[in-house]
Amino acid sequence: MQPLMITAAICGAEVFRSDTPYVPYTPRELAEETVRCRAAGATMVHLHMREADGAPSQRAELFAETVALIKSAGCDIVLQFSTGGAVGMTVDQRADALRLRPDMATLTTGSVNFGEDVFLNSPPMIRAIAARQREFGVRPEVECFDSGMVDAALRLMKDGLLDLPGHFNFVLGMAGGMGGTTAHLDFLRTLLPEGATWSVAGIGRFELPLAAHAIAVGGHVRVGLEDNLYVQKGVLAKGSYELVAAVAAMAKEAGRPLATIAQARALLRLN
Ligand code: KMH
Ligand code: ZN
Repeated sequence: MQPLMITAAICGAEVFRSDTPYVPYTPRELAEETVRCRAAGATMVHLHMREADGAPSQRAELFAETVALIKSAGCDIVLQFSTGGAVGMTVDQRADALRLRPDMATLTTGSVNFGEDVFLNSPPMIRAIAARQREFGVRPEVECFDSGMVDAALRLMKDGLLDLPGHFNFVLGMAGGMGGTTAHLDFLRTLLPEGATWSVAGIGRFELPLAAHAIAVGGHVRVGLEDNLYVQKGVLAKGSYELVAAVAAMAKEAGRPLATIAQARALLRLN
């Protein structure tokens, strides 16, 4: 089995201080949380930005400042930017920071009901973000909230707009998207191209059970406050690092080693 890669999704766009006091907002807070997650075993950080008041942001200046702080702390974690941003943002807003050439960035290959909203990703929007990723040499992580998004990614691969075999992340258990049982995950795994890597991000109470399943069957795991606030029922995680540590402990128990950064970069086909 491949060594386990853990991605830390440390703030997202929908979690606020009114939900948990532990969500980081500023570049310094984001960088410090990233360093804690790396120490706990994370190999990649999935980054969204916030304005000083916590409003979701995709401003390239904030990404640049956060990356500089992560690097100046000597942290070698793989950097993944969100291109999902927040519901309602334009493609230009969502994709602007790709010019900073992070290691990876997300690419959601379809639209999905998102709580009471719609996370809109029309075919032209998807192609535009994929083209921008190609232009800047940024490797995509294909975000799938349901099985049709895997099919859409396969069509992009067939049309030569996405590279095979790809790295996929299944976001499961969100209201409006695909459910969060191990059966949902097992079905999705059957759709992937030969040689693809995948991780799972379970939303809310699905996060840690799906992580355990991914560890057992050879997949990879995303955890963090973007997806789930609780480290145990009723107990807020004091940061995404506690959720990373919980997954690292599960991997140890299961006898699955954690990936080094060099191993993660090789698995993700990064240079
Ligand atoms: N915040 C969601 C609307 C991504 O980062 O690529 C989209 C999202 C996906 O979080
Ligand atoms: Zn995200």
